[in-house]
Amino acid sequence: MKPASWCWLSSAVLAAYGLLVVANNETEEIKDETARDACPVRLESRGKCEEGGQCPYQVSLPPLTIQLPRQFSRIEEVFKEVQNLKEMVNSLKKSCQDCKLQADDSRDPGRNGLLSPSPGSQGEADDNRVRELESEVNKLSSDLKNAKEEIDLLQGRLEKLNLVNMNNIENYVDSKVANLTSVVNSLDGKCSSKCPIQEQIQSRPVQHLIYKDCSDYYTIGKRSSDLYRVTPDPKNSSFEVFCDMETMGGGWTVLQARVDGSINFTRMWRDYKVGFGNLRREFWLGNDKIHLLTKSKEMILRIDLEDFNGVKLYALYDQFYVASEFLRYRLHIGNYNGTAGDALHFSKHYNHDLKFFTTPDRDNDRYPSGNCGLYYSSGWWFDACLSANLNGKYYHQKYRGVRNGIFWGTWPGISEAQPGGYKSSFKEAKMMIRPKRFKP
Ligand SMILES: *[C@@H]1O[C@H](CO)[C@@H](O)[C@H](O)[C@H]1NC(C)=O
Ligand SMILES: *[C@@H]1O[C@H](CO)[C@@H](O)[C@H](O)[C@H]1NC(C)=O
Ligand SMILES: *[C@@H]1O[C@H](CO)[C@@H](O)[C@H](O)[C@H]1NC(C)=O
Ligand SMILES: *[C@@H]1O[C@H](CO)[C@@H](O)[C@H](O)[C@H]1NC(C)=O
Ligand SMILES: *[C@@H]1O[C@H](CO)[C@@H](O)[C@H](O)[C@H]1NC(C)=O
Ligand SMILES: [Ca+2]
Repeated sequence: MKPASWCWLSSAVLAAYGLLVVANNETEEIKDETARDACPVRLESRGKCEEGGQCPYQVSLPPLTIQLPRQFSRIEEVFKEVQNLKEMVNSLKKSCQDCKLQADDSRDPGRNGLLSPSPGSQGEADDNRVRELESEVNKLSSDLKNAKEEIDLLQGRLEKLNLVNMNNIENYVDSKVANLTSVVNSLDGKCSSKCPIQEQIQSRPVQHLIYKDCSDYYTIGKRSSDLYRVTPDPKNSSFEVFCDMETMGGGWTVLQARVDGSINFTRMWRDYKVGFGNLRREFWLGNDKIHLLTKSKEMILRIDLEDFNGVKLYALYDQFYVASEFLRYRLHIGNYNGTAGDALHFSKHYNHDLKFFTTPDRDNDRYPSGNCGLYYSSGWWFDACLSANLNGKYYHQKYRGVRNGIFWGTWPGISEAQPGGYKSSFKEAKMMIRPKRFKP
């Protein structure tokens, strides 16, 4: 209750100032407009007094208005308390008016409203009354202060609760799910090595009524790269994916493909969320689906790239996880292996790991003065801004201007200046995942 306590203090100072001036000058009236404006509770001398300080006082008390936080069980209590305080103030006001009347009675009419010294006995009574009032106002002020402190405390608690609930619960659930997944996986592993009967049961097709991803189709003998329906989370929906059953043993669930520029990848948050394109040619599977696929099992990521000179290279990351939309589809990638270079962890300043997803209409990047998604015409886990972007524009040949094409910063020769300021483009790009424990 800073303002009120300051007020009380300044009222006291004002009163003291009044006494002082009155003692020194018989006719000066106390006027302090700034203090009057700033100070809703005032106790002041209304004119000259005798040297003993016996003089009438006026106490001005404003109506009370205190703003309270909502949604609080204790709020009604606080409210009643404030109501009580209000009533106290009113009664105080009233007794103060009584006091004023007494003061008026003792006023010398010949002096045109200016206060004159009161007769001795009446003056003492007034003085006592003023002290009473003073202590009552003091008490009131400290009561108000307590009430305000309590409100502040409760408001603080409320804010903390909000923060805990909103920000941390999903994080917590995510980590628990990841933990459970790894526990289940390790139990699975133990079982298939130690329990031959279980193994027989497992090899029956009935065990695979739910296919979580393409590796499950591979396990039951599917060997053709094609569309398959998967259900990564039994509680959630199933959807079609394209399975690559050839690359490095097969069993890959394809998340993204660029082959001919037939699909426009300059899209907004909503499109990247649900996915777009044609699963047999160019597409983005969709961030929600990628989240479901990567939270149900520990996944590895493989990226395949081919340039217009026919050079084909790949990058392998031994972990790949995309968080939920609530956590803005944050990317988690593990250690690199492969031939294309580790462009996702390019340097200290260009690192896509742990970055949020950004689209031209949703800026979650680390570039403070603009939106990387807007500048580079795509949705991606931008840093500030990029050392890799597989969702850039599809250029059918080298291009000039903003480097907003498909880009992999560790590609051989890509950072060397080309005559005319041309930039290299890519003919094909593909991202796909497979469970870490999968053995083709
Ligand atoms: C009292 O105040 C008046 C007006 O402010 C001034 O003219 C006068 O000189 C003061 N008298 C003393 C004794 O300070
Ligand atoms: C998973 O949970 C178990 C039991 O609570 C705990 O001992 C283990 O450290 C957790 N593992 C991880 C990776 O959080
Ligand atoms: C792709 O879509 C964006 C946004 O709708 C649009 O501005 C752009 O012209 C499109 N590009 C092509 C090649 O159609
Ligand atoms: C299904 O998954 C989506 C995307 O992660 C999520 O938003 C939704 O709440 C899930 N639904 C259920 C029933 O779990
Ligand atoms: C990278 O992969 C190759 C081929 O699978 C393997 O021989 C090599 O040990 C891996 N390197 C690292 C650092 O994991
Ligand atoms: Ca930004």
